This record gives sequence, C-alpha cells and structure tokens, in this order.
Amino acid sequence: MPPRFRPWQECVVYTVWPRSFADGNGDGIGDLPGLTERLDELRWLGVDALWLAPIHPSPNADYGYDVSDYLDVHPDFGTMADFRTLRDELHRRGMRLLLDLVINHTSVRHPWFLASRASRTSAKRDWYHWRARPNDWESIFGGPAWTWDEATGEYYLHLFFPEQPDLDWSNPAVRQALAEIARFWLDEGVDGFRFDALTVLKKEEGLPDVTPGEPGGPRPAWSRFLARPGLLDWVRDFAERAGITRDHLTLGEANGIAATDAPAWVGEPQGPLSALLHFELWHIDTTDAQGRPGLDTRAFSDTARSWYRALAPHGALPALYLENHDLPRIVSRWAPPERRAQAAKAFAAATYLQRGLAVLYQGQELGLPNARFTRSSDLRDPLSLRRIAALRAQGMSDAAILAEMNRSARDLSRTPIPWDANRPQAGFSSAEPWQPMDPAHIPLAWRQQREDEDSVLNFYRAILAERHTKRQELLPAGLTTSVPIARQSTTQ
Ligand code: TEU
Ligand code: CA
Repeated sequence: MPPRFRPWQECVVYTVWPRSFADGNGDGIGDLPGLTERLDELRWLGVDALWLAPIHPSPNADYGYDVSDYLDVHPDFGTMADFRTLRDELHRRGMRLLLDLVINHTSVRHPWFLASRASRTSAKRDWYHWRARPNDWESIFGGPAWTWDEATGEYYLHLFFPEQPDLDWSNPAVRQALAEIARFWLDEGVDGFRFDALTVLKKEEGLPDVTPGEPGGPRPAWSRFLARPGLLDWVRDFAERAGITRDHLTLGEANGIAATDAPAWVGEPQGPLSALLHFELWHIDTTDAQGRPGLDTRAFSDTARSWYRALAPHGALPALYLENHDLPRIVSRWAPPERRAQAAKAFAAATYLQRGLAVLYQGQELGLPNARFTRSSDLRDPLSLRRIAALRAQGMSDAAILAEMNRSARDLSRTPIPWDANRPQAGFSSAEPWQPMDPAHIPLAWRQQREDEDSVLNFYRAILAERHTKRQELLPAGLTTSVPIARQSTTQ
C-alpha cells in the first residue's frame, strides 16, 4: 500500500529547475532521469510534491518558458518514457507531480504562431495580437512590447522576449486549445500545475496607450495588463475546460493580486486554484548604515499576517515561498556573509512554521548563497545577456556590469546543485556542466550536509517534519471539514 498523499493545503512543494538539478546521462545538463535518481533524498527531506520548471521542447530563448511543443519532453531532459518513470517513482513514494504551464505566450517556433504569422488571413491570425501600429507598451523584459513582422507587414505583441508572442486569451479557441494541453497532462497522471505569468493574460480592451497622445519611447504598461478585471473569469473558464478541479494542486504566479482579492481565486468553494504565489516579499531587502544586507522584518510579518487573515476565513491558506528561479538567493539578499547558515535557519523557521502551502526552491534547503560570477561569459540567462548588452551600450565598465549581474541576475540561483563535495563537479554531472558549478557551493553539498547534524539541510528537514506532525492541529477551525484532504492520485 503506497503512502497517502499529505493534505494539499499544507503540503511541501519543491521547485525543480531541471537543467541544473541533476544530470543523469553525463551531457552536463540536468535531466529527468537525474531527477528520478534523487527522489529518495527529496522524500527524506519531507517533500510532498515537485513543481518542475518547463520540461517541453523549446528553443530556449527563455530556457523553457518559450514552448514550441507542449505535448512532449525536451530532448535535453529525456523522453516521454523518462517522464512516465519519474511520475511513477513519485507516486510510488506518495509524492505529487506539478508541471509549469506557460499559457500567456508560446515560442515563435510553436506551430500556432507559425500559422498565425503565415498570412493576415490565417485561421490562427487572431490567436495572437497583431496590429498595423504598435502602442507605447514596454515589454516586462525591456524594450518595446511589439515586434515588426516583415512577411505580413504587422506588429505582434510580446510582454516578454520577442521570441515569446502573447496569445490572445479573449479568443475562446485559445483557451480551449490551452485547456486541451492541460487535459493531456492530467491524463498522463500529473497532479496539478504552476501557471506561469497568470496575471498578465488579460490585456485592456483595445490595447490602449499607457499615455495617450504623448510622444516618446516605450513605457511600462503594467496598469494596462496586470490583474485586469475579468481575468478570473477567463482562468475559471480555462480550468473548467481542462477538467481542473479543487482536487488538483494548482499554483498561480500571482504578481499583482492583493491578499484581499485572493479568496476569489483560491477560497472555498469557487476558487479555481489551490494557492497564489504573490510577489510581496520580492522587495523587502534592506541595507544597514554599513551597507550590510538585511530584510524589512516588519514587511515580512505584515505580509504573512495579511495573507493568512484574508484567506483562512475562506478555507484557504497562503503559499509560503522565499526563493524561485527568477530571484537571487535569500541568504545573499537578507543576511551578512558571516551569518548565512544561521540566517537560512531563521528564514526557514519563520516561514515554514506558518500555516500554508510550503514552496521551496532547489538549493534553498542547502542555504546556498548566490552563485558568484567572475566573468560575464559564464552567465547563460538570455535576460542577463540582454541586460549586459544594454549596459555595455550605455558605456558601463565591464567590472560595473559584472557587479550588477552578481547582484540581480537570474543566473544567481540557476547554477548546478552540489550533491557530493568529494565527486567531480560535486556530483552534479560527470561532464562539464552547461553552466559552471560555483566552487563556493561545493562545501555546501547535499551529502556533506546530510551527515552534519547542525547543517541547514538537517534544520530544514526538522522544520518540515514538524509541519507533517502538526499539520492537522494547525489547520484553522472549519478547514478540516470543508476541504477534502489526504487524496490519492488517480493513477495509483
Ligand atoms: O515570470 C514572470 C515574471 O513576472 C517575471 O517577468 C519576473 O518579473 C522576472 O523574471 C524577474 O526577473 C515567469 C517565469 O517565472 C520566468 O522565469 C519567465 O521568464 C517568465 O514568466 C516568462 O515566461
Ligand atoms: Ca543530461
């Protein structure tokens, strides 16, 4: 009899950025077989579910967040057979599997976009946003949000890179097609999803300028597309078409949704999602008079309180997360260098002893600091490369650019995970990794921390174990009756 799933509202989700997690076939790139080999470690730690950053075929203009085929596995990561082995090995251990669905945009190489750009009369033309004249919006990744398409003589909208054209969600055919993708993976036995860039799906009708009538360059357009009224209806429509229910574990990337609006998204009985990943801890970094890093503890606790208070009366709980693949590491942002281990433990206790859905990001359990780059040619994230080029064009020195990258680049938390300090490449791969392993990370490897009782890793394990034993009594009053818990995967 396989172990039962934990109640989803308080389970522990571990985020995997597969390219840097573990390399199973010795090509220097993390993959699904490498991940499958590590499941016992993750179970030992107390993980109940994995969220995998996108694993689908992609030209990697944004490392997987530009999908060219939603129904397959990127050859770098393995095959559908490897996927099914991972799924079965997870379920055998009572763990769940969540995929990251990129539903705001596709790759420029996705067949839908190829069809859409083929001609102005294409049946898929209205699956994306095409205009004879661009508006004044700036993309989230910088530069104009519109790119000229020579062949058909119009511009298309992309809130991220030009290689990531935005789908037009006002078109029900788009919502239906995306729902069929979600359904495909549910039929494959996944237990839920993390929905990427969920809050920018809906653009203001007519795509108006941010500052009408005013000439000038591109402008930030957040107010025109972030968490717009009516977005929730579209998401609910999509979830219904996909057959996503409250029995699935679904996380929405929720930049721009306020705690007070969250119950409609995740509360009983109507909320279409399990939990929201808000951005409110992204900007609480501080420095003291000596320039030493720290955090605004008041903002930290106010955020926790406001989300809990808003959600608990509605039978829902906040998602508790500190790190992800878009952010620098917390011990580098919030603690002076000589106190990193203690700080990592303090952040873990202050966060994961709260009621809510625990979400960790790979390496966080080791207390990894930011990877440190000594030359900009070791950076791999296309967003970093773009910023380096932009800063260079502004005349910034190489040293200053490197310093800036070492402060803010997404690469800082995306480098290979150290597994064993005594093995080549710290056990990540038998080959040269796709991005260098930071030598300073090697002494923090999993194996050595597992053997050290006082390590950050063992502290995380103790905290997560505490959650597992206390979970039932921590549930707010009324929750145990209104929310179905201890569900089992349909594939068992
Ligand atoms: O991120 C969406 C998002 O809001 C990011 O633009 C964030 O502001 C930025 O990465 C901070 O540096 C999601 C994914 O998490 C991210 O990795 C993708 O690049 C992005 O969507 C596009 O799919
Ligand atoms: Ca590999």
